Amino acid sequence: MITDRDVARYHETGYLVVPDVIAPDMLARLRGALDALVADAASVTEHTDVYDLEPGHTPEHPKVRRIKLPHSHTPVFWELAQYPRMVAILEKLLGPSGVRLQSSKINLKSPHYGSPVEWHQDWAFYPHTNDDMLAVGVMLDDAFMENGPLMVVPGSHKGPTWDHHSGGYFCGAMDPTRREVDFESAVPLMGKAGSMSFHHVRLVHGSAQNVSDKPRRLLLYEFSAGDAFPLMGIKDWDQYNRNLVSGTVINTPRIVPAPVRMPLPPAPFQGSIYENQSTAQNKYFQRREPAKV
Ligand SMILES: O=C(O)CCC(=O)C(=O)O
Repeated sequence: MITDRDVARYHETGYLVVPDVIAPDMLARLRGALDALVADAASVTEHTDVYDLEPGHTPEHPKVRRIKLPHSHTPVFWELAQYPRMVAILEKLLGPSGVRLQSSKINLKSPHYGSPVEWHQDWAFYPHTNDDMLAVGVMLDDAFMENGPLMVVPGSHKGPTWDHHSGGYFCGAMDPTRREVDFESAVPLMGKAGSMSFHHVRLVHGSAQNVSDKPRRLLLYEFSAGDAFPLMGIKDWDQYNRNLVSGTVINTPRIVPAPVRMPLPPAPFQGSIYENQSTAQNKYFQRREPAKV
């Protein structure tokens, strides 16, 4: 689905958007599974291993901000992680050593409300022995300017790894008052539902609040080259290898110099990027209360 020019452009800019990767029947199944998960959130009152809740969530009016690790508890999201059209693209972007799923999440931005995500580099959360890693954004809804699409700063994956600490602890967000990157040069990754974006693990990105009357639901998968091993260690070797969606098991990491800052000491609030970033002292994106209706 992608050409050698697309691959070159990805390496140059740090991102790529590919339209129409997902067939309509698969998109319908993904949305159905997500709707069922959100409906089940009526049974919870605080963050769990599956749900990160929006402020203002109540069992009567469930407001979910994130579904954690959907591939690990809902089969269709694991099926999509192995989707041949996507894996073929990943093989081209990540190189010949295989493709490993590292993690997944669904970030939901409700109409008029969905939370922003502050500028950050994914690499600051999980440095590896080499940086052939990326995140796939699966657009479950059309992504357009007003519903808070992912925004990326082109070329920033070739720069430093910026400090993501606040008050001495990891907070998963850059301090926008330092103006280390030209955030105004960021571009939105937009497309029709069923499209996918691919962004490099060191690319600076974030997203604004959803100010439209449409939802923005984005399924994110993080993938690494088969020979990129996590510097924070591997908890379960068998599970690590079951997450290979292409290639074979190896124990010979490729080590390539790349600027690294460890995400330590850990964020006071773990669980999701929203909780991590709640301790960031300075914020870039505006947060507006929705109009009362
Ligand atoms: O949902 C978004 O717009 C951004 C998400 C993101 O960058 C993340 O969760 O790491």
